Amino acid sequence: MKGSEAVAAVMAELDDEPVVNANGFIGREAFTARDREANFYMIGSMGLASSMGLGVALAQPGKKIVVLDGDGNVLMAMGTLAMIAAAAPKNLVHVTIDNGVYESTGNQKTLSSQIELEKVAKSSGYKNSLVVTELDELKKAFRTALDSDGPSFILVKVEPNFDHNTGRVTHTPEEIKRRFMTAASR
Ligand SMILES: Cc1ncc(C[n+]2csc(CCOP(=O)(O)OP(=O)(O)O)c2C)c(N)n1
Ligand SMILES: [Mg+2]
Repeated sequence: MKGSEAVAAVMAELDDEPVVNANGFIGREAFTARDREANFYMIGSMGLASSMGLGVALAQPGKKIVVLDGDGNVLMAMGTLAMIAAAAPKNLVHVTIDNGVYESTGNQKTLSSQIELEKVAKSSGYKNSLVVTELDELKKAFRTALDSDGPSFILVKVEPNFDHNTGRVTHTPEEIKRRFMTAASR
């Protein structure tokens, strides 16, 4: 499966759930697939989508919150997996697009082929954690996670192929924040 297909499949499955997108291509792909007020696009702050998603999940226990993360982002902030597991928000779904590289900055290899991130999440204490490699499996796993208690971690193994012509997020950081706060507190 391609990274862009994985992002589009996750975005297509959503109703009004707030999504915190990791920085770089992931947010750009989510923006291109389905821009919505309930999308937060992290700009620059690598590794921090999961921290922010945790905060939103704790503040809005009645809503399912989705973090759309990248392998490089997760590896940079691996301690956040422990923080999420310890806080144990039932309403958090943490999807990680694992292309094995820092694609946004030129495909430098990450450590994701050596570190089994789904096992790190599970042994930290996430309620559910699994790896998917096929698009149909991803759709099913994501649907199940949205309908179940979490925290849930889904590691999505993809080919690095984000389209470098994918548009950048056109909203200003202030607009992203305002839109997201309104949508997430509705
Ligand atoms: C602290 C910090 N270091 C480096 C960067 C530059 N940077 C932006 S996105 C990115 C790669 C993120 O990797 P990953 O989460 O695997 O997403 P991918 O690019 O593969 O979609 C990097 C290195 C940054 N924004 N912040
Ligand atoms: Mg990556």
